[in-house]
Amino acid sequence: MRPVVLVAVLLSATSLHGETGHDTWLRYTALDEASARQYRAAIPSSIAVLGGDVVEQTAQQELIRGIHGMLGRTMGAAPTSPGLRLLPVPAVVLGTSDEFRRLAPQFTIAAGLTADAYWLKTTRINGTPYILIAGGDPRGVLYGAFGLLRKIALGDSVTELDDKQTPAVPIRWVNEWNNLNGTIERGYGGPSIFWENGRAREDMSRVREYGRMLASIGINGCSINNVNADPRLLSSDLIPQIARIADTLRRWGVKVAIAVDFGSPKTLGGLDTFDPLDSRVIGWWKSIVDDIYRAVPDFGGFVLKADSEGRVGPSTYHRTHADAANVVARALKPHGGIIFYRGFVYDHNMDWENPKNDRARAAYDNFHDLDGKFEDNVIIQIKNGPIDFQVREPASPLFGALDKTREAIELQITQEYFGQARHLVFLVPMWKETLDFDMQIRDRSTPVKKIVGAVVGVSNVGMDENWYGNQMSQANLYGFGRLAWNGDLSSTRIVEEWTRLTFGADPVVTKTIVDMQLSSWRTFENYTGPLGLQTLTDIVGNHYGVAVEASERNGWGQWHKADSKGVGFDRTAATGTGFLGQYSPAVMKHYETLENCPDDLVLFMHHVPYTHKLHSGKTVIQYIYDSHYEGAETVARYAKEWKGLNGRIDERRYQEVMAQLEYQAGQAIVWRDAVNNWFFKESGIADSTGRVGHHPGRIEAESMRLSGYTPKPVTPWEAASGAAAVECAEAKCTAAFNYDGDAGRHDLVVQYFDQSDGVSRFRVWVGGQLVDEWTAADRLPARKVDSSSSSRRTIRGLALRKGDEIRIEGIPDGGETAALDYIEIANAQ
Ligand code: GCV
Repeated sequence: MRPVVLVAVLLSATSLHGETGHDTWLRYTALDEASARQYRAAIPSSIAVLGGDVVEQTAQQELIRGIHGMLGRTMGAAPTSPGLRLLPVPAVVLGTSDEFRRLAPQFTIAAGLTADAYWLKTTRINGTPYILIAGGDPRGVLYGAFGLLRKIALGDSVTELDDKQTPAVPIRWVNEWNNLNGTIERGYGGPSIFWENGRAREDMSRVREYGRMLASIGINGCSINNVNADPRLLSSDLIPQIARIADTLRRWGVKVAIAVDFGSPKTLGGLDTFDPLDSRVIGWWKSIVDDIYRAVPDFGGFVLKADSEGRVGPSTYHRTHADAANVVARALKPHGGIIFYRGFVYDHNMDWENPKNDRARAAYDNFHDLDGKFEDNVIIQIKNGPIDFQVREPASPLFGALDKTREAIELQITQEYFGQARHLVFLVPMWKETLDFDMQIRDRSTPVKKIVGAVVGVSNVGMDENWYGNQMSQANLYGFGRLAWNGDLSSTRIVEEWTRLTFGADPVVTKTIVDMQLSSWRTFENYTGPLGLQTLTDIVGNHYGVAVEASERNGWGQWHKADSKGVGFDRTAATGTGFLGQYSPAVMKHYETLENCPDDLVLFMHHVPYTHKLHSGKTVIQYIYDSHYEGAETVARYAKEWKGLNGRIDERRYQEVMAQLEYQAGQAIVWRDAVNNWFFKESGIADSTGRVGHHPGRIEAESMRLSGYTPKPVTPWEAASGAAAVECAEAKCTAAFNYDGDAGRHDLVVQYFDQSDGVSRFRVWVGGQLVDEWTAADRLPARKVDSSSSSRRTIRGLALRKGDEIRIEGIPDGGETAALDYIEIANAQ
């Protein structure tokens, strides 16, 4: 019989980081004394762990840390008899169900705890109270420890525990699109926590902390490099580096995986081929996989992006995706490894003039005939929608097309098409729509969440103290983990948990943040791409700012097909691309006719005239105008509501979110005006309420008295008000005008451009008096003067008199031209 393992009581150093967002939802801040007293009465002060597994030891240490932080109590090791058997004193006892049966049979443990599942149970033996944390395996024990700590942090009762939790799917992974040089593809929270200058970072502390975050939400695997994979990952030099990362994450129950390049047998292995059916290639994969497992015995497996967006794949040798997946899968199988083969395969050089071409069809067309041809350790990793993480898409039809093949859903936590962590967008409600999307296979209810056996999230955290570059974006990682564990949790429950864990129990704070987060997806959709138009962003560039036509007339296939007569993509089976025929008949029927098709996706599925009436009774064009105004107004309201939290939230996080929301409010106006002006010009149909194209109080920079500044057209034209900006090519330039409105207090908005290749300075004078100055030093994804660099500065409560001269001075720097778009003057708020 194995003895109870006694572990020194280790108290983690209290966080040195304060309230920077670094501690995420794992702050363990002290509860108020009354609550702490109640929990101290309910939770024994001794702790014992039955097993010696490193993950169980982590669970014990985490409990000690959390209890100390929240209750101010230092837990001690439970006393044992000379045979190291537990003595009858109150204790929290941790172990796997198997260890409980063997080492502490006095406790009856619920049967049927599967891998990663846990059971929290209060019990008494001869009057002695215990809290049991039993796991189906060591990871389950760790998840149970986090589960108990979450309950305490949320104020839930722990006096009568009988809580058995089993994850919905066994595989819950994150992918990190990190490059070896430390950059991250579509990462917005700073450089990689894993890689630097071609090697794993010397300092693994952020990796360790990330492992803790992942474990706390039940994530059990992490692929640590970009799916646009660098073949060097498999080199003998890099394998020990991967092992270092795996060693760091192991204690958190997180398996390491890597993305591989399918051409590696040739580019790295020196073969003259990477044909998956060539025996030398088969041998190469086997030998490289054996090498990896020698260094990392619990290695998780591979992610493979092939034949997509310029990556090589089996098509080079006229082989199938099954051939490609299987050659790698067979090498992994003896070690228990898996391969995620990405369903994101499409041709980005499609002929846009062929009305039958449709990128949305690609995943299904590439994979459904291969159903049943994959090894059983191959999982097809399918993006939630058929295009690419757009603001709204239907669920990919491929989910319903693979009866005999394992499937994973891929969700994107990093906000590539969702404002890149500069905009507040809580993605859980959108993910839930896909997970609940009923594929109605053979006329039976078949929600996507019942089809997939794995959930994968593209996370892309970075070295920024708050991990994502935006405090509020952390809610997406938290929500991803909670949803991967249990797809039935409501968005409200998830975001309430996150808010209270992250910002504390103040009900005003909780309500404000929860309301904001829950409405944020719809809000973002309203001012970017409503009705299934998709995110109307710069598809061929940074995927950030607005550029309505960037998606058209190129091979990438993110087309919305707007012209002077109508808008939307006919994907019907009857007259369109046939995409809808890829769904079951019941789903197809739901979208195939305009009568049935829900407004939210009407332009994804149909091409209609602008005057087409939606189910809401509005015309399409009026809906586009209205939703953009509504979206921009809602963000302005968020900023106001956040102001109401001043003093209720620690200063730094309050200020950071305030600045972010004010920026977002400005950007929402840039989007609103660009999209509305574009559709107005294209359709020639006026806004029935007269807002579009009319901006009372707006003075274009190009119409001011310019000294040094030169008017320049902006591309695309809708990215700037009046299609133009003024740019400064001298050491210093000014733009001035005389105010001719009513006297009184006013807010003055300066819309300027903050490019990424310089730090310009601006000063504003009113009647010869300097009223504001700032530098344009934000980290925006644009070197150009366009919608991505468009920024706003609001000077509040200025006393203005008729005739006052308002003068802006711009001092350019580097490639940045201190460009100005307009000034807007409104009554003070
Ligand atoms: C890693 C989109 C992104 C790419 C990404 C790709 C993918 O196209 O813009 O950056 O590449 O998806 O998921 O493979």
